[in-house]
Amino acid sequence: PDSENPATPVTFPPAFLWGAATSAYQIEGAVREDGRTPSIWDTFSRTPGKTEGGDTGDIAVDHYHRYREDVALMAELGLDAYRFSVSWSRVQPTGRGPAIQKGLDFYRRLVDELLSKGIKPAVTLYHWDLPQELEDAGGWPERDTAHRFAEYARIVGEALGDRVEQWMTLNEPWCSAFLGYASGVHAPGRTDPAASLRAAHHLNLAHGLGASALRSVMPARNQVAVALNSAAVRPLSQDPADLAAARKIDDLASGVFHGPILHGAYPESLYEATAGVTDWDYVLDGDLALINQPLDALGLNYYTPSLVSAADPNTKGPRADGHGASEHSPWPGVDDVAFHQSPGDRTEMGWTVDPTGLHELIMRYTREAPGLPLYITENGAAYDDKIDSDGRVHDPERVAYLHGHLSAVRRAIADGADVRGYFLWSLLDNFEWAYGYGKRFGAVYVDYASLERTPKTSARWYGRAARTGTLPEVGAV
Ligand code: PNW
Repeated sequence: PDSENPATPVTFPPAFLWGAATSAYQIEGAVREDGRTPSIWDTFSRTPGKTEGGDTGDIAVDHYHRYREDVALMAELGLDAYRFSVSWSRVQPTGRGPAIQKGLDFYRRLVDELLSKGIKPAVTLYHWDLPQELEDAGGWPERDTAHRFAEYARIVGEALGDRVEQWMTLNEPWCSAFLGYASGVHAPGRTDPAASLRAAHHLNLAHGLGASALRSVMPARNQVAVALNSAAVRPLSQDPADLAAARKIDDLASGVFHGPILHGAYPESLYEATAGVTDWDYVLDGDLALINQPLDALGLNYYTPSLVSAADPNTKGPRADGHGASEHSPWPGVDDVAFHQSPGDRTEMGWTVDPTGLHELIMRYTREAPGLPLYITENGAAYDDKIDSDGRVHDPERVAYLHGHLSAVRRAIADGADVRGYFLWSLLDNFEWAYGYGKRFGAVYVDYASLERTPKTSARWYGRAARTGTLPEVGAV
């Protein structure tokens, strides 16, 4: 396949899964219903100044009540699979103890609705919404949170393991640890570099304990994975100082998770880079083996590459890094690296559109984890979409983004990568965390006053790709 040449159709293997993704807090709403209690995102979004416009997920896109309509939309578009997350505080409101059946019933109904339309459910157990009571007890920097997660994983695995085959423990633990506990732009909004590294370790432990809990209660055919946002980190030059800067960021973006998860060890260079921040004494004997569970697949989320260089630590002031506005860095222990804007068009997030980063990322994990099937568990773009006078939402930039990135996936497959599927982020416009509702990632437009759904041009384009297994030309829909 040659994306440069429009005459060559970009065609995918017949078994390739065409999906879309969402997460609980970003779409469900109904935050006080059926016994649900606050998660850290409820608390954080209700704290003045934490989200744009003071937006919260109180209503979001009301998916909790409109899931049938949303599943019908997916079926109409022709999607094969749907990735969603379970809200821990709907299932175990205090983060411990017996499950609330009403909470589990919602997900049973959702899954049954999907299955009745032939759509494969893919469940993420944790997409950032820790029950507030667990944060009050110390949150991810506390080891006990990992054990609580394992118990929660067992409960959900028991409830849905007979009908859901694809499982992910965590979504983007990098964001949970470093945006949540170091830069503080995500819940719970703490700015403690040492705590963020403890959080990272306990998230890893939660993954390992959670993966084995799932396996112990589910049919052996089910697949257990994790979704990482391992950045494609590039040095600004081949200067050894820039290479060292890229190495540091790569360790803290990727190695800190895939090291223990895939290889049972943290990178030596990570221990060196963080020596001034933590001594890692919370990594107990046996932890690395617990974390290093066999996996059935690896999920990769990709949006944009990172471009870094060495910098003088005495140069103070904020450094643009595309990870949200905070004087506190999400990179604990790193004060000698500068982030640069990669060249090229940008999305509404300010993130450069660069499909070559996705190809690189896939090839990297093809080498890093030979034989492990890969899924692109998130990829997509925010644009300033509007309903046009013809009642439609025309989003040619998003179509171009998807075409470019899906072509990169196809090139990686041609280069020997075992990519089994792609989940567009996101099915619907939704609550974009600290950015609130101002950033629209959906293939389906949501009017936030009426909550009416309108598929954008990109949804129709993607649906056609899903139904035919071949990318339509940009502009064909
Ligand atoms: C991911 N960063 O978030 C999440 O998994 C989604 O819930 C989210 O809506 C989507 O990507 C779009 O942002 C990220 O600062 C948030 O590097 C922040 C970063 C990366 C991913």
